[in-house]
Amino acid sequence: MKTVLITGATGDVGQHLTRELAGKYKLRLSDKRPLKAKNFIKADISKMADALRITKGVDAIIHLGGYSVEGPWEGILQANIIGCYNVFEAARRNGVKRILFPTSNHAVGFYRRDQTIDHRVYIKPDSRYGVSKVFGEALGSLYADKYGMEMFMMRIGNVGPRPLDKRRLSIWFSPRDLAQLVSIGIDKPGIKFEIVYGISNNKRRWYDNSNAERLGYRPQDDSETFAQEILAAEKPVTDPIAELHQGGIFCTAEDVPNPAAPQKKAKKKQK
Ligand code: 15L
Repeated sequence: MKTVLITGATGDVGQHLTRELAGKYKLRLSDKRPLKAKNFIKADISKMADALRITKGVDAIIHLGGYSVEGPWEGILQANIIGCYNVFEAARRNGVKRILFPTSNHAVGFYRRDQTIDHRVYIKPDSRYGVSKVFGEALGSLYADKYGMEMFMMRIGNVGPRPLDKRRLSIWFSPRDLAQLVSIGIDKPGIKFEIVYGISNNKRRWYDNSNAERLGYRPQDDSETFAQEILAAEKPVTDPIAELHQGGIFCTAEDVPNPAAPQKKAKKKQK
């Protein structure tokens, strides 16, 4: 049985994967945040020593660790740029060949919704977060060409048991389809560097996912099952830029609120 490291294991996607892949692989879980599990190692990937410790002796790495939304530059820099470099470089030094990197729809979020894009389009990030995902794609390409590592880049839409809104009807990724794509990324022989889209078989998709299909991906779910209900609950359009582009509110000039950021305290009134 292959030993697979999941970084960022306490996040939503990490939890779905831990559940879906249990029994199929020997999982090693890691995160900066604590988790009560025997196979868990606490680590801060912005530190090379930690990255080296967690990547030792595994067959593949699913590198989810880092910011998963837009955030302040300093946070993105530490977690998604330095952290990503440390994990890829630690893998190389430890002789781990295969890395699965969940890049994001936000790496190409400035494409318009009336365009269908495939894995060969030029990048169009919509945020600092999107740029950090492009960095991961570029680093993966470098490590594949230069060091012969095997890189599986999944531009993930939105993972969850159900789509959340109209935009997510196009990019929804069910947990079981996620598990299928990830298993291909771990087990398919001969991967050098591949970009695929991490979405289900959504009727409203904006992606031509033929590269994933070529590698054997056969998604089971379609967000259309939820469409009527989601569209009925959808709020009226307020931001035409967001509505026009695939990345939604990540594309507006306003900063996307960052749920992880500390809330500013209201100023006390001077007496
Ligand atoms: C992402 O890349 C994020 O990780 C996730 O939190 C969602 O924001 C998702 O994209 C999305 O576009 O809905």
